[in-house]
Amino acid sequence: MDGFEANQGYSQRFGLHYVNFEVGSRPRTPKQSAYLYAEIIEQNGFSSQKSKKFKAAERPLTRRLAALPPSEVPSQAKVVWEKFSSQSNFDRKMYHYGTFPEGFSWGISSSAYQIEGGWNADGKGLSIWDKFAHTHLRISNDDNGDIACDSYNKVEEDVAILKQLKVTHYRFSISWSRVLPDGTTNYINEAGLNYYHRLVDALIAANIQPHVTLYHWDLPQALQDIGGWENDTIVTKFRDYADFIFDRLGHKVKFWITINEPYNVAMIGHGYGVGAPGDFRPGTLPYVIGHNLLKAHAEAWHIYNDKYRAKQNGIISITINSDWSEPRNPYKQEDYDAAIRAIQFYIGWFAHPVYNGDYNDIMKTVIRERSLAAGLSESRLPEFTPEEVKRIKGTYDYFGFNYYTTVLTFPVDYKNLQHYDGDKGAGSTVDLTWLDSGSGWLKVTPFGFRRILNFIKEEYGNPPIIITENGISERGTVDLNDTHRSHYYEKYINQALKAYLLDGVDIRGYTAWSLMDNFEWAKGFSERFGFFYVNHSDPNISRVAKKSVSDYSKIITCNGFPHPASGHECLNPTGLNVTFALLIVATFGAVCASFCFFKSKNQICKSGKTF
Ligand code: PNW
Repeated sequence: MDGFEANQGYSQRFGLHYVNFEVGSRPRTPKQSAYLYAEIIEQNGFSSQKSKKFKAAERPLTRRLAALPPSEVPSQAKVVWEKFSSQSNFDRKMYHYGTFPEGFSWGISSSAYQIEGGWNADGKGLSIWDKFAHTHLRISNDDNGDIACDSYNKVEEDVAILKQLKVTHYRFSISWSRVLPDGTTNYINEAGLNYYHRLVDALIAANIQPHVTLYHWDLPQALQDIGGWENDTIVTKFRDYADFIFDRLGHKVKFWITINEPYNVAMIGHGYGVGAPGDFRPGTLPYVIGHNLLKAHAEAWHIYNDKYRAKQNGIISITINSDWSEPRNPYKQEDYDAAIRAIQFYIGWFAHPVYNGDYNDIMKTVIRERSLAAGLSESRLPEFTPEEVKRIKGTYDYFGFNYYTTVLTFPVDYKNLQHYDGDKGAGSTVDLTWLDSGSGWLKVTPFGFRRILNFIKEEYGNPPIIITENGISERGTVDLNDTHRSHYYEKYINQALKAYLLDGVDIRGYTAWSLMDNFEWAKGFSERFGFFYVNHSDPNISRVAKKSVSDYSKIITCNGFPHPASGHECLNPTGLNVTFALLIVATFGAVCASFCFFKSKNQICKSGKTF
């Protein structure tokens, strides 16, 4: 039973029986392990006869959890863990044949600051990333996006590589300060807007649908100077910007994203401060920023809904990113609880207000309690008024989702540290057998993709999902034979296929990240996510296909992974050539046969030796 554990006192419990040290009579309660050990003793090992009984120990998670103290936390994450708890490693990795629905969209993504360059061309205003990247020591190698991939001058080249990939959609973002240099509609930079017209026209001519993100992290510096996302006047400024873009480009664009990854805007830019604008107030600022991002998103969605939807007929949503969290130790309730907190503080922070209404209970409760305990008069998490909850809830046409990786979670007590991480109260680690990438945070974890897609289905009412980003990086020596990338896409897309076919997750489209190697934020050009390598030592800044280009296009033309016996024409890309060759052989044969027929007395022909 639990006892006095040397200098650890009663804090470490080794017992098969739980002892309640708070009660004078020291009551003992058997733990699950007590029963198991009793059985092993009874069987004198693991008797095959009685193994049925012993199997209780290998029961699915549902039962295992039931034996632990019931968690008060409501979360669909449990449903997902229960569903997959009995999945064997073999099952987890098993390749699944099948295809996505007809009309599924296959895309590739990029973002303005990461590829455009032309940082001060034709009247463009500065963005927070121009300023951040021009600050010494902010970016690896002091790289910046002044030229980047020079996409501002390379519409034709970019569309050519998109055609080579055979994508049906191209996701790119608009640089707010390129079109509205001071962030407001007081002055419109037509030359900058014209770049997007040229790009959209070229895409449409190539039969590629534009999927446009309005905000991919590059706020006009002029707006940052008056407080940026911290100042709630940003909400109407963003709405006006969105209104302006819908008005000018909306007749050509059917797919919109308001804001990319609000989590990263809030945390990377204002919590950890390692992205622009580089603010570091991790206990309060991310929550204020997140609050205004959600309100701004909702206003942009409403203006589209009220003013443009009927005539432009497009769809619009926010793109939310998140890791999937597994408990570090699947036999520990506290690790499940930590994983639930991690999930609700990540995907749940933004998805709950948009899909279910208001912040989730875990964030509301934990942040309030920790704020009050630190002597603050109110929660550091701002509150939505009931009208705001209503205004934000339901502002989606699909679930835009970016997924890269999974983590293993465990509880961490940050005492009263007023920090987002302290509120979350969870740390994370990875399984050392997971393959790594060029980015420290990104481990190859396709199984988590299927799980988090299931979570979205269960938690947010089965919305249609468009995966708007998913990809892998490398660093170091350039090697165009990027088999690790082909492997990543095959495995991840196959898990998405399982989510669609086996679990009924409503996936409508998939978008890979990224079209070409580009400016990877604070990592500069050192981490490369592209299907195309960008040769910066060539004056033309040429794009060179990596091996994975043909592998991704094959998945696209196959619309997934059709069974070899299905006869899907994509499996035989040389099908036409083969038919053609057979035709030639047949014709040739016929000619020869008739030749022999007419010369039937000729011995050489009969013996066929000539042929
Ligand atoms: C996304 N993380 O950012 C962005 O939308 C892209 O602009 C970026 O290039 C891409 O993913 C690859 O990083 C993320 O640390 C940046 O977990 C960092 C994380 C996740 C997404």
